[in-house]
Amino acid sequence: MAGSQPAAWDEVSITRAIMEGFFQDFLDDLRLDVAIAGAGPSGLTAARCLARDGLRVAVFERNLYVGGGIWGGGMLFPRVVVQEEAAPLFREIGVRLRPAADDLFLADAVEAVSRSAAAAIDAGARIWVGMGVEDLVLREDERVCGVVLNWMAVERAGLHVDPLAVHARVVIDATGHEAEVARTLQRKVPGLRLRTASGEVLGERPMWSQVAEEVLEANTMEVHPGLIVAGMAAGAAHGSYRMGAIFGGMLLSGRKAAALAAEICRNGR
Ligand code: 48F
Repeated sequence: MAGSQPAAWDEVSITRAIMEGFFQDFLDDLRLDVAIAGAGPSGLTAARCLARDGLRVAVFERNLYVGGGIWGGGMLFPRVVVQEEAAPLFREIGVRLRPAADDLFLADAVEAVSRSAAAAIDAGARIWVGMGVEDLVLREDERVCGVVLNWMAVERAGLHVDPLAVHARVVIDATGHEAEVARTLQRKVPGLRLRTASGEVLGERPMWSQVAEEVLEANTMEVHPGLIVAGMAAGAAHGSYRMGAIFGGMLLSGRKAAALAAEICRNGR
C-alpha cells in the first residue's frame, strides 16, 4: 500500500505458516488411540464421543469436505430424519429438531453437518480431509494396528505414489455403504474370516428402513481384532438392509463404535 508501512509478511510467510502448521499437527497424529475412516454421521459421532473420553482420535476423510451422506438429505431435499432414541445425540450438540409425523424428528442437513463436525473438533478430535484410507497396517495374528493413507488427488489421478501410514490401537471403518476398509482387509488377506455371521462383508441389501435401523447398533462391532465397523459400513458388512434418509441409527452406531473402541484401548490391547 503506497505511503503506509509494508506488512511484515509476504508470500513465503503464508507458505511457511501452512507447511509448519500442517506438519506440527500431522506429526502429533502419527500414533493414535483410534483412527476413523470417513467423516459421515457415524464417523463424526464416534470421533466426538472418543475425544470427549480423552482418547487421541483422528478422522481421515477422502473428500475435501465432511458430512458424508448428510448434505443431500433425502433425494437432495436437505433435511434429515431421526427417531426419538437418537434425538439426544443431535440435541446435545445443538442441532435443532422439529417434531415430524409418527414420532420422528427433522433436522436441517447443513446444520447437522456443521454442528457434528464442530462438536467433534471442540471435543478434541482432529479431522483430516482429502486423505483416504487405502489400506491397513497389520501385525501378528493379522491384528489391525493402523491405517495406510494417500491423498484423494493421487487416487483420482491414478498416480503410482506410495502411501504413508499412521498407527492406531483401533481403526473404525465408517466409510459408508461400501464398507471399504473391511472389504480391503478381506480382499488382501486370503482366507480371512471376519466376525460377521457369514465371515465376510456381504454388502448392503435393498431398502427396509425400520429393520435396517433396528439392527444397526447390534451390527456395530469389532469384525476383526482392531477393526470396528460403524454406520452404513456396519450394515453392509452384515448384509443388512438399506435405510435411506433416516440418520438416527448412524448416530447410535457411532456412539457404540466409540464405546467399543474405548474399551479396547482401556484393556490395553
Ligand atoms: O456415507 P457416509 O455418510 O457414512 P455413514 O456415516 O452414514 C450413512 C448415511 O450418510 C446415509 C445413510 C443413512 O442413513 O444410509 O448414507 O455410515 O460417510 C462416509 C464417509 O466416508 C468417506 C466418504 O467420502 C464419506 O464422507 N470415505 C469413503 N471411503 C473412504 C472414506 C476411505 N477409503 N477413506 C476415507 N474416507
